[in-house]
Amino acid sequence: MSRLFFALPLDEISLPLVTWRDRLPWPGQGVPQANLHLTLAFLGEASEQQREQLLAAGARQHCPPLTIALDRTGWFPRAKAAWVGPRQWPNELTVLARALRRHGERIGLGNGEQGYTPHVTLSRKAGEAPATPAPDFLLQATRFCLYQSTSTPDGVSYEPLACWPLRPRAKNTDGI
Ligand code: 2AM
Repeated sequence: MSRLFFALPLDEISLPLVTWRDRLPWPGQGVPQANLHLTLAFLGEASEQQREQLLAAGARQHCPPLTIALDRTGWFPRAKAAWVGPRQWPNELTVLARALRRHGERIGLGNGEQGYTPHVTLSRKAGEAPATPAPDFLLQATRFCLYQSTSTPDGVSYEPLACWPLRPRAKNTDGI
């Protein structure tokens, strides 16, 4: 079994984000730079067969590249997660997240949640909301990945099992 989720990697904005966070009185325990991502769909514990099905589903998925402004902070009190995210985001992001969640649901995975709040968790064990100036980062996402989450004595680590380019569905040139 492996614990899986689909997410957007942050690539070149992960360093500016942790640099920004670490200069601020940001609550909680900072997530390491290497672990930053924007979750698209949480899947949970998957068998080998389910993992293969998710890899096939990821390869079939189409979505144009996404530009997402990370311009607000937020806090999930139950999860004690403090995060940055967009105030508004492209509809294609919601469509992609929903499609990936449904791929999981069709094979018995997911957490049953229907809503989607795009966010990048910057810290855990946060007992309060961040009270900082608004962030101003632009995520230009050109790929998405299926990640495996592994617990190690040094903490959790996220390994991409596969990544696919964000590309729109090819136009039908046959005029059909
Ligand atoms: P997060 O983005 O809010 O931190 C890997 O564990 C990723 O999946 C994390 O990014 C985490 O959310 C998300 N995740 C973990 N457990 C989850 C759950 N039960 N429901 C939804 N998302 C979850």
